[in-house]
Amino acid sequence: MAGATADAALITAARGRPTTEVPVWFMRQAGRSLPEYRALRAGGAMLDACFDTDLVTEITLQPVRRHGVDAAILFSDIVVPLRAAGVAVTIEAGVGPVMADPVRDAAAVARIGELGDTGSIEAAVTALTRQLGSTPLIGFCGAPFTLASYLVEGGPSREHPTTKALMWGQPAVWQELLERVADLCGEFLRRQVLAGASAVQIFDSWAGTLNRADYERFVRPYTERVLAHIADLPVPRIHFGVGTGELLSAMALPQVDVVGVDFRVSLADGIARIGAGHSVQGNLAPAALLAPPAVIRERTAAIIRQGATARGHIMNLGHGVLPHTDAEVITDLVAWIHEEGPAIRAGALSNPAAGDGKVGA
Ligand code: 1CP
Repeated sequence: MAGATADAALITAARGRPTTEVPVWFMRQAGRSLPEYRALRAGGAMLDACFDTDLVTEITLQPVRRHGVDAAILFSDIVVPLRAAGVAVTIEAGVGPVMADPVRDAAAVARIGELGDTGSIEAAVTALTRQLGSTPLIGFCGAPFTLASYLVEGGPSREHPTTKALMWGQPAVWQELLERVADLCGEFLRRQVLAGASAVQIFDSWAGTLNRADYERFVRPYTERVLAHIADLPVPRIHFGVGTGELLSAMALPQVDVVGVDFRVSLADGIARIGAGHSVQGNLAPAALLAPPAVIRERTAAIIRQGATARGHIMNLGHGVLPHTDAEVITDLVAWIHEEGPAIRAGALSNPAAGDGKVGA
């Protein structure tokens, strides 16, 4: 919330005001693509690291230092508020979040507690805000559906069948589960902003497995409940999900400023679906970072040109950095976007054919 970041390009673009720069950061920019991260994390448990003030601070700063990105994102995980509420969850290497006791009935829902102490995380946010100066820190949480999918399935899943069966078959249990999770996430997000985060992102990573009617009925009200927890806090809100091409207009809530577009939809199509009332974020395919530099730049330029037609555009991937991505490729791309991005965007704006969704120069 600090005034130091009020004029940062990311904040300005999120608000839909013109920027001279093209702001860029990368989802999952901290983590396994960085050798300095792997060295620091060696041996320790992921969720323990998320509650260690010094580790959170250092790991959050690593990609900013190395790549010169225009925002930091707090090193944490979407299951952190579940751990802070007493849920028995661990993050297993190469797997992801795993629940000791999957939640499948009313009694299990009732055992999910209130959000406990997150003081060590808030201390990291405050330290980071001070060290980052005019670079914004993005706080985040998972959206209730995505968190519920881990709670119900017990771990990562492709189709989320048990989650959907509970959603359709036991709507009262579903409602109670999503309300509890929404309050945990909303409160966790609120604490991050009060400690100094200057923007927030809600990750509804797996909402794209639903059709629009189910999304609107069983999922969106609870994401709105998360947002209600920070309704009085003046920070831009980014809303992102994977495979959400069919849901984009439904995700463009009036309470959010930016909609994240995944890589399966062209940014131009995404902008058309989202409308003029929101800024957009995205959407280079994470795998593009494994291609030759000329290909990466060509695809990035196409996205910047399409983004020029939105009220604001934050350059990013269409999902997280793949773990085996070469960190130097990211550093080079950030420098290139900072150097060439404004001219590419200006060219697109002076060219009436821009934003037609075509990839290429
Ligand atoms: O030991 C390790 O290094 C484990 C890998 C790892 C890391 C670095 C996990 C396990 N989480 C994280 C950090 C993390 N998680 C961040 C850090 C900040 C950054 O982006 O730089 C963020 C934003 C998240 C958010 C997160 N966790 C999401 C939403 C974003 C997305 O990628 O869709 C999700 C779905 C999770 C769950 C999770 N945690 C970890 C893994 C491998 C997964 C996904 C598991 C699955 O496929 O279901």
